[in-house]
Amino acid sequence: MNNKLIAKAKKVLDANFQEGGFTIPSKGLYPFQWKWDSGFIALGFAHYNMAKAKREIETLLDTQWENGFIPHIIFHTESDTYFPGPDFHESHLHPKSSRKYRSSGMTQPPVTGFVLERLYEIAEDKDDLLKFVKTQIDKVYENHLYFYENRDLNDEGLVYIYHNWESGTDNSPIWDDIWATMNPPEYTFERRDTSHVDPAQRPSKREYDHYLYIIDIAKQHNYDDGKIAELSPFLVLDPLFNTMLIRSNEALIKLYKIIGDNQEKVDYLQRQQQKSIKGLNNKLFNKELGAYVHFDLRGNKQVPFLSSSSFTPLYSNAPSKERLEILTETMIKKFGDEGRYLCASFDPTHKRFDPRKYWRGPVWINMNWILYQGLKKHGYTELADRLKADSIELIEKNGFFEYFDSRKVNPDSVKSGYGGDNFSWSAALTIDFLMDKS
Ligand code: 2M8
Repeated sequence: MNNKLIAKAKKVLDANFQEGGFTIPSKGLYPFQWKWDSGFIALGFAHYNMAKAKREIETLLDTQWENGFIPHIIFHTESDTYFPGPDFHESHLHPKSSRKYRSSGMTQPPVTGFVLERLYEIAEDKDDLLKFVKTQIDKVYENHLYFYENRDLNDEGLVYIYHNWESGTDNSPIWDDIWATMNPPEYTFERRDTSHVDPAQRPSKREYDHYLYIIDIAKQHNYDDGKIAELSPFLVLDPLFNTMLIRSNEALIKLYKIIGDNQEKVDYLQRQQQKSIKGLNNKLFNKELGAYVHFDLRGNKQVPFLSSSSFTPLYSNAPSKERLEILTETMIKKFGDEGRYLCASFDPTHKRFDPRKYWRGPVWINMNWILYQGLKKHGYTELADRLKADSIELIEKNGFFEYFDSRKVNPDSVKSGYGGDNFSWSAALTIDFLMDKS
């Protein structure tokens, strides 16, 4: 164990923990609570301060809307260091939105189910943790119900995202062809991200116009799911998002069985799970590329590009043995060149790849953590160890950055850590990587 690195990581997390019982991803750049960040953050706290881990999840789930929806950003406090803030998002427009919290009107990958399971695995006092799970698990279940009832347009077990910010992989080249179908107005606004981080590493102004325009359309219809499905120019089935749902279903089923007395919910989840796994395998697998890809519901076609999201189904029970083999072969062949850290966020052999720019190529620690867990789950120990070693090396060499250059030798700069510094999930998942006893 690397005690020095663990101590540093704890310091980062503790400094980002806020009085309101939640943790910001990074000072200045991201000054609020983010949905999937909170899940990963809780996993870091769980190893040394379970009370904080619980609080993080409790605070997040308290923001749930009456219809089961959980927003992607919760604006607990005022801050003028981030755009777009609560006045742009206007979540209150939705009749069932939280009256207690201001938030966005979009969501993020549903990680909370498997986070609860992992907290239970990490906890030394299992009875106490199970008590906590009992107070929270129905909220996660309601969230899954929300997805299946409102976002599974073709009744195929796959739920859509209506905004690139819902994917978590904000400016991935996957979206470029969707942007090409749109012509949003030129918005006048003051970016805040580019005053914290080198603008060359962030999305462009024109990309932001697209992001804001989709929100505007949703707002014109008070964030009504039906209207969004009908009108949003961005409507995508994302392999990462759907895998997180499937993996979290798996976790909820397991936890409900431990708790007992919840047969109806278990039955419902099992039915949905079967459908989702079938949907993922039938609709999102691309044989030529040898991995899972996104599906554009507007264009009614697959988006045939490889990204780190393409391999995330490894973390679930969805891929067959044969598919597991194909997935790992593709990962090694396309992303595993010796001169590169695993795992670049976009296909390094593709012309749209950029090793420095946000979600267009750099390595992200949360994606590495998901892939590591998946590889380990299915017995690909060597590849799993390589992912873990690469993650730790990047952090040790550069610090707890938001993302990292995927090239081992970086001809552009001596510095290969980009975006926000002292970034919470990079710290939290370093702790989980290094303190994992399983
Ligand atoms: C990034 O996204 C936000 C919008 O949600 C942004 O760029 O302003 C993404 O990396 C996302 O996955 C992450 O949750 C968020 C906070 O870390 O930052």
